[in-house]
Order: sequence, then C-alpha cells, then structure tokens
Amino acid sequence: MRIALYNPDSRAEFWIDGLHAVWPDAEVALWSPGSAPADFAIAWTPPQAFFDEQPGLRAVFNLGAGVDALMRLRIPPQTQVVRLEDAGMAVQMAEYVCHAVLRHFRGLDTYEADARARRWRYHPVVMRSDFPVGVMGLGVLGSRVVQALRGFEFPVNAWSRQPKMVDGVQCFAGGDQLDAFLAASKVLVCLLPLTVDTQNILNHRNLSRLQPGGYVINVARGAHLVDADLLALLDSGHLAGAMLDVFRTEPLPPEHPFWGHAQISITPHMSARTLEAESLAQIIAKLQALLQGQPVDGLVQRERGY
Ligand code: NDP
Ligand code: OXD
Repeated sequence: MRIALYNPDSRAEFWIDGLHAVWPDAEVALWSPGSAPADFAIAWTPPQAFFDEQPGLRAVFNLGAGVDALMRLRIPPQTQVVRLEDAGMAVQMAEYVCHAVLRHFRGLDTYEADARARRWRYHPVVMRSDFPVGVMGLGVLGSRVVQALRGFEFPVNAWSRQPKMVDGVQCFAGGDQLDAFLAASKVLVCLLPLTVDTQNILNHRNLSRLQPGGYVINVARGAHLVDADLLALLDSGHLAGAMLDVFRTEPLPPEHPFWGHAQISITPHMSARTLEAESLAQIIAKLQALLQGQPVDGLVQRERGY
C-alpha cells in the first residue's frame, strides 16, 4: 500500500512514523510532482496536479473538516473523499464561539477600554432573552457550539439543510425558513460548509434580517461573507460588531479595511486548529474501516459539496 502525504504545514515524519506503526510495510511519502502514484492520500489543500498524477487514488483523507478546497479540484471519480469529524476541533470551536458571544454580551470590550482609561463605571445589563444566538450549520461543530451556548442559557436558534430536532433549540431548515431563523436571531454564528449554495450567504439581504444591534461571528469560511455588506451594515448601525476568524484571502492583506476597524475583532483562522494526534488516530481508524470494507464515517457527498 502506498500513501501520499500533502500537508505543507505539518511535520512529515510524525505522519510517516504514525502510519508505519500500524502498517510497517506501507510506503508512506511526501508527494511532489512526479512522485509514484499512491493508493491513498492524506492531504490539505493540494494542487490540481496531485490528483491529475494519481488517477487511481482510492481515497483522500482531508486534513480538516471543511472540504471546499478539495471540491474545487477535479478529483478522479472513484476516489472517495473523507473528512475529519471533530478530531478535537468541536470543543475548540465551542470555546471560541462562547468567548465571542460572552465578550459581546457582557460588554467586556467596553470594560477593557474603561480599564485602560482607569475608569470605574457600569454599563446597562443586557437580558439573555434579548440576546438570541442563531447558529448556521448544525453539523459536528455546530451541534457542539449549540450545546455549549445552551449551557450559558442563551436562547439558541439553529439552521440546517435538513430539518432537525434538538432539545431546547429552535430549529429551522432550508431556504424557506432562513428568513424566520434570521429574524429570530441577534447574534449570527456561521458554521456552514462552503458550497455553491452557501457562498456569500452573509450578505446585505440576510444580515439586514438580523435583529437590530446584531453581531456576526464567522468561523466557517471567508467566502460566506460579503465583506462590503458587513462594513455597510456596521456603518448604518444595524450591526453592532463582528468577530471574524476566516477571510476571503488568508492571510488577510494588510490594507484590508477589516484591520483596525473598531467594531471588528480578527483572529488568524485559529478557532479550531487541526490537532495532529487526534487527526492521525481518526484517519488510521477510517483507513482501517475502508480496507476492511466497512462503512466509513465522514464520507463527503461530492454532489452536495460537503
Ligand atoms: P458538517 O458537515 O458536520 O455540518 C455542516 C452543517 O451545515 C450541517 O448541519 C448541514 O445541514 C449544514 N448545511 C450545509 N449546507 C447547507 C445549506 N445549503 N443550508 C443550510 N444548512 C446547510 O460540518 P462541520 O460542522 O464539521 O464543519 C463546518 C465547517 O466549519 C467546515 O465546513 C469548515 O468550513 C468550518 N471549519 C472552520 C474551522 C476554523 O478553524 N475556522 C475549523 C474546522 C471547520 P444538514 O445537517 O442538514 O446536512
Ligand atoms: C478545517 C479548518 O476545515 O481548519 O478543518 O478550517
């Protein structure tokens, strides 16, 4: 069995040693143009040549939860695409989103500014009932985030493609219920996969439907958000702020208007980092299942794009 690796950000020897510990006879090697074709691949954002040169690839394991970068490529028709599910990312995402929601809800940025000015004063208390949080995407990460927000007793709405029922959460589904979901929410958390149906979904039309004083948390992909529409709605006062972890161009270019904007907090795509040990263990388990002809979790449905 040959396994090709394409993961420029990670330590190759960690993956090679980890895979050899389970399959000592496997040939595991970093892919570069002209490498011998492999049976399986573990990759994050490979170039098109990676697939063009490996037409017999049986499966590719995406080193992340979102497969949008892979879905933009021509992948051989028989190649199964398998993504990471949770692998330590869900709790990180819950931490990040709860932090963003709580920071805004409790006015902590204002209190920090007061502290810098050595000013001791109180700001009005906001009621939880006036602070409904809407989570777009009720998958592996969205479900964990919803559960964590419920722990803080926020009213929580969720929106998915297929109808769902979650205790204590008002669930909406499909395009028909998008407006009702938005109208019921003040804070909007985007945890959708990036697909043809979801790109630009955080646009002027949809963000205008949030309750006045809305707040946007985008932790999914930069191309969900129409940057100019967010800026316009912040200027108009309809939105109070945003916390953004993902951007159309990453790294965010130095001249981008989001940098330094008083109402926008920025982090460098770190809300849920890929953890090597968890990811290796999950990929080994999934490859074992594949080799034994058993069902594999996290198989991407290529026709729907996630
Ligand atoms: P899942 O595939 O488990 O969940 C996706 C959810 O989105 C599902 O609930 C799905 O609905 C819903 N959805 C998909 N398309 C639509 C649509 N057209 N309309 C309404 N709902 C839709 O993904 P994960 O939770 O694992 O990950 C979500 C995304 O988070 C990833 O794709 C990635 O882009 C991003 N991410 C970001 C990270 C970061 O560090 N910033 C780290 C990891 C992931 P249904 O349940 O009905 O299928
Ligand atoms: C992912 C990511 O999709 O890190 O896993 O963005």
